Amino acid sequence: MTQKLSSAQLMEMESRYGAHNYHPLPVVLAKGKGAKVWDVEGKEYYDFLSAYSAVNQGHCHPKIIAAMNEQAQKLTLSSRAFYNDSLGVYEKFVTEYFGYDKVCPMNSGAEADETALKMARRWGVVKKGIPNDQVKIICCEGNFHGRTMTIISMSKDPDSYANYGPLAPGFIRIPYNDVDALQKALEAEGDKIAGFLVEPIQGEAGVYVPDEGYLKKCYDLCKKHNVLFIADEVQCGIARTGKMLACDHEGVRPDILILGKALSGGVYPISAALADDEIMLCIKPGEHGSTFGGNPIAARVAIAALEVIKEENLMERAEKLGEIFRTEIRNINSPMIELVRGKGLLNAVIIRPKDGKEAWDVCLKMRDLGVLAKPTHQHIIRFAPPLVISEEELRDAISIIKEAILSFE
Ligand code: IF1
Repeated sequence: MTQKLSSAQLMEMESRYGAHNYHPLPVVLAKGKGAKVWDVEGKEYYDFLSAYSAVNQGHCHPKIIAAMNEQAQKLTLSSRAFYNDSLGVYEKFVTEYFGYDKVCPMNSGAEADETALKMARRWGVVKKGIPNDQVKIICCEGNFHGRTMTIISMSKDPDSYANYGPLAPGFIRIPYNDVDALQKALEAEGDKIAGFLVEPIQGEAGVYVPDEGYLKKCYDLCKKHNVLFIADEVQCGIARTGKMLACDHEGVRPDILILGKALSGGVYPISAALADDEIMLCIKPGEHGSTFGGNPIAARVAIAALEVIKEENLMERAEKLGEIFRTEIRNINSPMIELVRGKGLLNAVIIRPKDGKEAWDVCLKMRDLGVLAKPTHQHIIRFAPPLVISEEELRDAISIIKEAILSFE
């Protein structure tokens, strides 16, 4: 029998044979179920990252796994060169679920964002009449929409865009949570602008929740200037913030809706861009696509993953448990806790360094005590457990977080 490899051996293997494009917390996971994960040595943890909000339905949700296993025995991939017996069923389900005419099925979040950008530019040129070489998209400082060359061209974070050569043109970047900045940009160049791409809550920026009314005011400005409102709900969507979509908190219906991550419950790479016919049908056959986009396994997995959200009332859970989390963490009496912010079960704690100890050290201590989370930036820890976490588990995890923070007193 092959010898069981230790965490240390497995970390060494990744270092030796894998790209060094991440700096993971030193823990090696081997199993996940619900809100918990276990490392190679069998130590149990509460997962407070959920793979960046992909595992909203909990690790290895039985219904989603069953859907994948069943389809995997029949037909895994037809490509879009042919029809298959799952894609249309999924397309009907997901467009009715979110209330759009059509869906463009992709795989990663970045691909769905790229699809939305292409869709918006194409609509701008063929429907709004913007000259092809002048069409622009407005994006926000602090954005994170993925890692492709076009997407990093929108970024202001050198870690994302520096030294990758020439970046894509056609983007106007404005401050996030600043309606006046959007208004000025639209008044200055609105006739050349096809869309405004925004995260309803900026995840990577550190769970930056905009002021109440920000999204609605931006939406109204976009309508006034015939500009598409494009919401990237890859991280904050699908029940994470206590509503199905983060835009739902303000009653805003994006012209293009971008989904990923929890669209599969973390079981399979599935993403999507949804829009109505006037926008979606600007892209004709042969003008966009993906080998795996909308494959039969993805189709069946996404249906199951979305059914679980409603069957298990995960929106309501996120709302209720999120309030408990923010209240209890705010009650921790420690100078290291500078600020707690978030919506539903997408939260972040800003850590005030103490005696040279900072967010990373808190995460290492939490790991030792049984909670896994990771800083998004030097001083911000994101806390986003699977939405299936029970109140008892949440309170147990909060007590661990408290113990970890107070251990630096
Ligand atoms: C990494 C960040 C989070 C996203 C939003 C699109 C995508 C993401 C709002 C692209 C992806 C992931 C990517 C992962 C870490 C994680 C992340 F830190 F990078 F920014 F969550 F905040 N829109 N976010 O959050 O989706 O192509 O990855 O499927 O790249 O390190 P993807």
